[in-house]
Amino acid sequence: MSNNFTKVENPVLVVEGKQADNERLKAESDYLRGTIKEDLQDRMTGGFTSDNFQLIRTHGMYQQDDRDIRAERQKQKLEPLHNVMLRARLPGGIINPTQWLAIDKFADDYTSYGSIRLTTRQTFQFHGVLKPNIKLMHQTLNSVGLDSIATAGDVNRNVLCTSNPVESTLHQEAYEWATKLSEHLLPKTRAYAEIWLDEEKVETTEADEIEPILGSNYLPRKFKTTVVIPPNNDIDVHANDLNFVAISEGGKLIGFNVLVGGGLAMTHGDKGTYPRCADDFGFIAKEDTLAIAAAVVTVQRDWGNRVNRKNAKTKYTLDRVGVDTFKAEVEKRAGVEFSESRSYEFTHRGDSFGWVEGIDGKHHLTLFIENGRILDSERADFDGKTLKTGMREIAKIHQGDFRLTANQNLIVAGVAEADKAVIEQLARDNGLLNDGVSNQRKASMACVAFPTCPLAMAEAERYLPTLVDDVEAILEKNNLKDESIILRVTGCPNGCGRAMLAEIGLVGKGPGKYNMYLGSDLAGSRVPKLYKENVDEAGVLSEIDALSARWSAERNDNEAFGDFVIRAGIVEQVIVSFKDFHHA
Ligand code: SRM
Ligand code: SF4
Repeated sequence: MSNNFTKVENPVLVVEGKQADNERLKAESDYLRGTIKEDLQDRMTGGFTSDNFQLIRTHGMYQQDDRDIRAERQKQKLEPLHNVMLRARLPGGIINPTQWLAIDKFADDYTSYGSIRLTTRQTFQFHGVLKPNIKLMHQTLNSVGLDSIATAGDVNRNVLCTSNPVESTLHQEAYEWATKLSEHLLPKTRAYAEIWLDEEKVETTEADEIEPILGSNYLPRKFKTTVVIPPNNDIDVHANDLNFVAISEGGKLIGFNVLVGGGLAMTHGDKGTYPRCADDFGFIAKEDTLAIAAAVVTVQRDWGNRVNRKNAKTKYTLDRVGVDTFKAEVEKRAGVEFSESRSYEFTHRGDSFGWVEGIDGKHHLTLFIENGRILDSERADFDGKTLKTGMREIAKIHQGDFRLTANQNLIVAGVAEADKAVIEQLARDNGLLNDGVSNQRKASMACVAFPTCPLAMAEAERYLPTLVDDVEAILEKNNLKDESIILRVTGCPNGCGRAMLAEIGLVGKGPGKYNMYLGSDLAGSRVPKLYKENVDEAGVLSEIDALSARWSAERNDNEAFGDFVIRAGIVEQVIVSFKDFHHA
């Protein structure tokens, strides 16, 4: 549920104080160029130095090293094995077969993990690209019409769009808005083209190049935008700063309800940080979409906290200045007034697997990809599956496109009747389609965490498959075999696996230790509440066993687990003020 509108007396619109160092480095970066070009030539180190370490993020890359071998290299007095992770920009998650074949080959030839990793924000990542291959990577992407501009850093990130292949007309319109929003809010600097694609520097006066929306210092913090088509909240609106909820009449889009200020991250032990649901600002006609988006972004740009990065996201700005004040400023800047929200309902999240037929007569096959990891691997949890080969073979013959979902899965979309059988066979032969996958596994998700994420405190992706094995056994024992609980694991409280919108959310605290949160709902409109702290893996299982036994015995008809734990008083519902999240 959305929190009540807050009115703050004498709001502090701009936080005074010593600005965070990221503000200096953005200001000195010459519109995101820094000295990345020079740094790229420096082969004394596999990493990027000083400010470039941060600046490459705005070009879609993070410097990483393999944490499994970090200590060993340290012992041998070697520099960490620096490499970059790349995150592509893919508005609405749509990628065509030619593009797929190009990224498939790059992953084989130039990444140390050999995988394509689908993310919780409808795009893919390469992990383990060495410095000498970075430019080639961008040029490869560019050759097939892809880029990685602004998928990280203090900018508007990859714009999400509900992966709804069935209602093709509405989806097409929503997807077009996601693409327009992505382009409209993209940095206008030519830094990416100059550094990675060797394009000439076009001499401009500073005034020409000023970023009209993002500003010369870009945003105070990352910013996330979605277009969502009810009743499926598959993109989890409450994880995002700005959401356009599609309102349609007769299958045609007429406008959007606008939800502002969601976000999930917090820091253990810092009560000034908290997950927060987005507020509903009201309805706008679709023609006003870009003006409203620009206004929300510029209000956050001007009022967001540039002193403390932990309180810099839109959700904190709303709570500091008051939702009414923020909304009024958006209306003023856009020259648009919100009208009363149109009614809509989110009934579910997650993806529906298998074949569906769209209203245009085309067929769409949603594949469950555990953890979004597309790999051919001997890894035990892969059981000899050749997901990467399977996807390559499908891409070679597929005439439609692929749609990445915000739940790390993939849709083979737009398949003609005549091609269905061969695509299904390829999917089955390579482990991409398996009728035996349980509802519980399909409802489970984890972030990347170890070995690549530098911020991981506990395992997530590598823990999930066996955790789900155990949870499946527990559910069966408690007569809940075909039921499922939305179960999400994140390796730290940043919340990349969206555990803070799960019915059971496990948030990494330390090696093998998790804080356990309970009580989101099927529609993803409720933040769960802390149930137990610092639980080890055995403890997690015994808690799930006890809780699911109660759920099985005491639930009302079809009552979902998250609703049950609140009704039964096992945890309280977080309702009014998210600022009090840690206290109740
Ligand atoms: Fe995330 C940082 C992975 C979705 C909140 N996230 C990271 C980094 C880049 C670690 C770092 O800063 O060095 C992780 C890289 C791991 C790796 O090795 O790949 C990382 N985040 C991911 C992905 C790949 C998780 C996944 O398993 O799919 C998701 C990529 C999304 C994308 O394609 O753009 C991902 N991250 C999210 C989400 C979920 C969402 O947006 O739906 C969240 C919570 C929502 C939110 O923003 O509130 C999220 N990631 C964070 C944060 C906390 C931000 C904050 O508000 O404080 C960080 C850390 C930071 O920014 O300082 C972070
Ligand atoms: Fe890394 Fe934490 Fe995000 Fe997981 S939640 S990917 S551990 S930053």
